[in-house]
Amino acid sequence: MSADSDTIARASALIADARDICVFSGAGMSAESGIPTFRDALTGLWAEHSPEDLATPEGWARDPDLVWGWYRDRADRLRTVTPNAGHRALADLHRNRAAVGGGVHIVTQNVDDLHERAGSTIVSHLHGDLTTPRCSGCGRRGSPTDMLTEPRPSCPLCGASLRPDVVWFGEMLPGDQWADAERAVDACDLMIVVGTSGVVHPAAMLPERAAHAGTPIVEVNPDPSAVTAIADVHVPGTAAAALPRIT
Ligand code: BV8
Ligand code: ZN
Repeated sequence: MSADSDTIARASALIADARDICVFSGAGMSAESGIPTFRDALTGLWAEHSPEDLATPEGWARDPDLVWGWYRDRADRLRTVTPNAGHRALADLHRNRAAVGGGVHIVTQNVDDLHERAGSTIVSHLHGDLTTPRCSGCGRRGSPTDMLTEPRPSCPLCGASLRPDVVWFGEMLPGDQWADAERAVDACDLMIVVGTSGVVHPAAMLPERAAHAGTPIVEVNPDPSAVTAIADVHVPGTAAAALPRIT
């Protein structure tokens, strides 16, 4: 379903009037780059496992090699994909607003680096970073090469196993990224929500925080989501097709 011209016009007008924009993105943002959304990431070898089995400390404790293999495969696949027109439209929008003293702050739930590779320079990652692991013992950051290594590597400092540097279900979000995200939401005069079902907390509270402050929200999603009810405009389109049209 594509957006009608009136919806595009209303979304475009809200974005044109905004100087400081906060973009809140989810897995749908990267779908057209070839990265499956979270729920259907479980293809092939992983079809028999639920995300909660693989993206939890309990799953890691139960079978660290299985969990490591899933993230290694995702990191390997990430190297073969590129940002899509939606990522590029958001990077262009930031450059455009920075020229007049504003900007675009991306707050993403995604663990890929496609916003950065498209040229976005202000990105907060609420759920971590797939490209580089950390030590499960001393916290030392590994390298992107470590993330592509099998079998699971150990820390050169303390000998503990490296783990994916992502936030699993039941784990706290990184405090610094969360604080930056809240500041971005409070400072913006428009929020654009792209490609999220809006069900994972506490991230899902951010659009509600914006709406509560009276900040207008434009949502880009081919389907309705938990955000749609509080969005001023819902553009029923995909990130790569709709974002270039409204920014
Ligand atoms: C915490 C990293 C507390 C790992 C991820 C019951 C009720 C409410 C909350 C809870 C509950 N039980 C437990 C909780 C808390 C839990 C939670 O929210 N669970 C959910 C499932 C109910 N949250 C947590 O555990 C968080 N931590 O709460 O800690 C705490 C307190 C004290 C002490 C200790 C702890 C941690 C959550 C983070 C989990 N990690 N990712 C990895 O990637 O492997 S979450 C992961 O799934 C993603 O990061 C993302 O956030 C989420 C998936 O959501 P979406 O991004 O929205 O993707 P989804 O597939 O759902 O939707 C895609 C959307 O895109 C769809 O709407 C679709 O229509 C659209 N779309 C598709 N194609 C396109 C498109 N849009 C545009 N263009 C397209 N082309
Ligand atoms: Zn270590």
